[in-house]
Amino acid sequence: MGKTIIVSNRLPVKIEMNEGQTTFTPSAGGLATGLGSIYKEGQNIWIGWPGMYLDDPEMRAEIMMGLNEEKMAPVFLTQEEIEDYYEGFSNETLWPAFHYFTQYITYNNKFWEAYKKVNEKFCEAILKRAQPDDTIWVHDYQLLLLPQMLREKLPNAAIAFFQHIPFPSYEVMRMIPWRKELLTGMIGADLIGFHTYDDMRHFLSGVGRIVGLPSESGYIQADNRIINVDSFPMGIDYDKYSESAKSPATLDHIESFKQSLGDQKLVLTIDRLDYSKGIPQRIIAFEEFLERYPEYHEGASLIMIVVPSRDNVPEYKKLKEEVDELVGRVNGHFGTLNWTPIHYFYRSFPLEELSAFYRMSDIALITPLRDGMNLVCKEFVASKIDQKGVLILSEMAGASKELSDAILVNPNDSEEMVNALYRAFTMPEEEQIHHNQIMQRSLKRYDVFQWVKVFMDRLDKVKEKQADLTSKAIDDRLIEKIKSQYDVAGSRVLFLDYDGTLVGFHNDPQKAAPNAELIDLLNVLKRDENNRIIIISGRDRDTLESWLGEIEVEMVAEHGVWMKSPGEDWELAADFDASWKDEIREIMEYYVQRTPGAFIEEKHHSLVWHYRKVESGLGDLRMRELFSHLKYMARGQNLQVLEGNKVLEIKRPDINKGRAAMRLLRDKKYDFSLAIGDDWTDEDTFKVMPDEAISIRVGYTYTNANYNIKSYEEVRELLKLLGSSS
Ligand code: GDG
Repeated sequence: MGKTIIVSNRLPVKIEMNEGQTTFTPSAGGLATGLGSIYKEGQNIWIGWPGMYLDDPEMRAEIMMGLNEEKMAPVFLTQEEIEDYYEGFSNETLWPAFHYFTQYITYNNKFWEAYKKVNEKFCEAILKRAQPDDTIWVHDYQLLLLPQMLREKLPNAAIAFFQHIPFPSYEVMRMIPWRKELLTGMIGADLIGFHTYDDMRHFLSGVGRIVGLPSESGYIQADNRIINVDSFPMGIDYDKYSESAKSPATLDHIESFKQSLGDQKLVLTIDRLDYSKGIPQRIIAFEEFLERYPEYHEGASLIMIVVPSRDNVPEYKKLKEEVDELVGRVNGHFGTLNWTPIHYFYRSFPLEELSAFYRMSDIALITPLRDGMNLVCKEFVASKIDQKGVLILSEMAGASKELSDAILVNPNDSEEMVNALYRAFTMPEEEQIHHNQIMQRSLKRYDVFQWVKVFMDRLDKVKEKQADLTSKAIDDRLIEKIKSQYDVAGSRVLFLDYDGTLVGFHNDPQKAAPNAELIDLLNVLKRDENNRIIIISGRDRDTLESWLGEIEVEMVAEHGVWMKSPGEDWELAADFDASWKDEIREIMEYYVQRTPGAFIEEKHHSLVWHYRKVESGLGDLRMRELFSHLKYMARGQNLQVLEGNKVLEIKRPDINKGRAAMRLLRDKKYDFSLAIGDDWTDEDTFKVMPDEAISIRVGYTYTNANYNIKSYEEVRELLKLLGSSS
């Protein structure tokens, strides 16, 4: 077992330099607390940017030493990198895009270059400390390229990635010029986590459409690995907030705050200054509430804490001005000598004061326009020791998926927010307690420690599953063994599937013709008198004939309907009955008409509906419809409906590659038998091969074959080696 390395843009520490004294205060943020049990153990370490610009080597050395004691290691950034990678690409490109503020996205190549460079810098810093079998957990949108960079250098490491902010739908993702690089960077990980199912499915759809990798049940099938994608809603340190709400310091604060505020109902909001938080919309809703319900004048106040952030970015400056102005408008309009409707703080507070606000407020109004999760709402609920209080929560926050006992609102609907405020103010206590009880129970159970555990356990599972799938992977030692068996054999038979095994896939199936390299390769194998080479394919005989006829290898077309020995004519190897086709073809036609890009291929004994060229998503949808339509009819006529690689094929069940192979093997025993194929139709071949045969499936998936091999390119390499003189 290797060590664990946590990586995030910012290290969870505050470094202060005062009169030559440097102090390190570890942060008590949710993530740092949750991961504390991990990075503080053994050789484990947290790597990230210390949050400040430093160019003095002596200072850097001092910071490095201090961090080392906290089990942290720094990645230092230059002033320019901070501007272009952090403020630029991370906060002006990815942040607005991922929060659906497409009008704020900056498209700047210089930012992108800096982003790549800094991700590389992180990669180097990690490589200095990492061993091949370490576990590396990368956090958040500033480091999307890092998993793949690490994968290239540490192919066997366990690499996980968690995204704390939302993941946008394909429609937004595709606006970003560097979308493919970003997605490819992420899938270097073995496990990719998001807060919600929606983020996860948007990501999978982006990977399918932009990178072209298919996925099933949250598993992406990449070249030589499977990657698991799932939602892991992050929790809070529940006990910390419930304890803090009872602490003497907090109770003191409550008492003094109450004295100043008098007998008021309190509505609390806490956010970092950000356009994604919906702060202006919320002030306007509170204003409308006061308009509509004058009985709350002098009886209710909004405590609004806005934590300063990113004030170098122009949008944030503008937002700050807008908030200042709106607060002024409401207070100017409604305020009296005894009553300030909005108490506005543009700063942060220590935990005890925050806890006092959580505990003493009657309502929390948490209405972001978009938020990955939002922990403030969870902390509010955990702080309600007497279980009284009402949470109004935006349905655009990830947390709304878990906290369905809150009053959920659309933050763009001021009418709904006003109604929600009124409902919250008038909610009977028993009802408040009922809802908070339910939410507390779930927040307590799924706290941040549980979140870390579930995530890490899953990472172990994914690695196990990968190991399982690659246990049959062909390696150099096996290749040598196959070669020496081949060399000494007096008689050999080689069953080779065509598409996906000897050539790659093409959008147009007619474009998969063999190139000169493949023709040469087959010719070399064929020339050896001890070899019997059989191309065993689902393709029609005319195509096989035109592509491979000249080589004079043996061929099996349409999964065994036709067979051909060198120099002879094609022979019909199965009795012919096509009476079932007309009816099925008519149905398939109907689905072709409704699906641009789809077409029917007619084979001797089967009909194939192709959807490789259909817009992704639509193709799958239509295929499912057609499948259920055909399944019904097939049963009555004893036909088989089979799902293949972007095709749906309907055929007679008594014809398959296994039967064909068995027939060809019938009369003779061979010293060396080999079968290679890439899909389920080849599994039938593998099953009938003699015990001592070597069978190989292309791609890492479960198989009856003895081995897996990565790609058709590697198949060619293997065949080249076999054909070379020993
Ligand atoms: C990202 C995602 C996701 C706030 N004001 C004060 C203060 N806080 C603390 C809160 C809370 C945290 O800051 C803010 O929580 P967020 O959920 O907004 O987290 P971020 O790290 O900003 O954002 C977000 C999160 O990651 C986790 O994955 O939920 O959607 O954007 O813990 O208590 N703490 C103190 N004084 C303050 O004035 N002490």
